[in-house]
Amino acid sequence: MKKVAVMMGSDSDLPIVQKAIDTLVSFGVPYEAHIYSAHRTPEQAKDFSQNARKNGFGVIICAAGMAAHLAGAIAANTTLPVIGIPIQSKNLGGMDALLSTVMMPPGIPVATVAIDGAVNAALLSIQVLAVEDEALAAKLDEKRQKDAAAVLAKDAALNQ
Ligand code: RP5
Repeated sequence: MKKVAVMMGSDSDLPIVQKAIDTLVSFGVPYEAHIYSAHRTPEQAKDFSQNARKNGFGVIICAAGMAAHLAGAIAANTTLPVIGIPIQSKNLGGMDALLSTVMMPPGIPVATVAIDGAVNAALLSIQVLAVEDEALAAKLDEKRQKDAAAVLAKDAALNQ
């Protein structure tokens, strides 16, 4: 199976990013996590991105806050699918990172999830890998069924 790269701009993003890592682990999907910044370590970010496909990655998740250019900078140097997680910041509540991540120019797409949407970023990366992996697709179906059953149980409890 291809690996998922989980990149974050700073270790201060880790409490949110950990939810993506936990989700990947729960599906048995191999991953590598790195702290690379579009602004503070641009060369390392570029090098990782340029070599990601030949290093066995299938999808790249990028989490960053504030002027969040990591996902876009990574996407500029690979044609692997890139998923951006805008991280909530103190001053602008994550709108800064959301707009910086989602408003990509035509030609360089970044699939942007919600502010702090780490679980969905991981699930989307798994869905990408599951296009060519029946066993992984079955695990995704199983999770959807489990999630639906949990909601239905709450509905039943509400009316008792
Ligand atoms: C971004 O700046 C990081 O992704 C982080 O969300 C934010 C603040 O970084 P630190 O000052 O906490 O390292 O590049």
